[in-house]
Amino acid sequence: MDECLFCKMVAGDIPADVVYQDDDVLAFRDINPQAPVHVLIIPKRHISTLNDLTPDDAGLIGKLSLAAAKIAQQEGIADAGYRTLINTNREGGQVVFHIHMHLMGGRRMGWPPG
Ligand code: D5M
Repeated sequence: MDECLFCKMVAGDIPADVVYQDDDVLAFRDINPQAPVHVLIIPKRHISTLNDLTPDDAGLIGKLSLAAAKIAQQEGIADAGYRTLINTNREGGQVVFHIHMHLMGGRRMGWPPG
């Protein structure tokens, strides 16, 4: 996807503060952090929203969660706790249309989220 911001970050055309990557997944610090630790975890392959997943993507989506747990360890927030979430479409708060899992921690999270 030529115009996708996160695809450009995967390609290295836009800088990213990368904290983790493997063949399928890239994770980088959110430019507008909402917590002391705020990382976005994305599939390297373009998928716009959770609604666009197919059964073939099940493993890939699982890898986002596995990466989140690994990064939480790396960032020292695993034991205290953290939040992962995926916003979908307008009312879900999605602004960038390339699936991304938010990983937030380093402070106590409120519930329900706004
Ligand atoms: O979250 C989209 C998130 O993407 C939002 O928290 C800001 C973040 N963002 C936008 N541009 C950048 C760059 N260039 N680097 C890092 N983070 C970025 P959503 O769930 O779509 O509302």
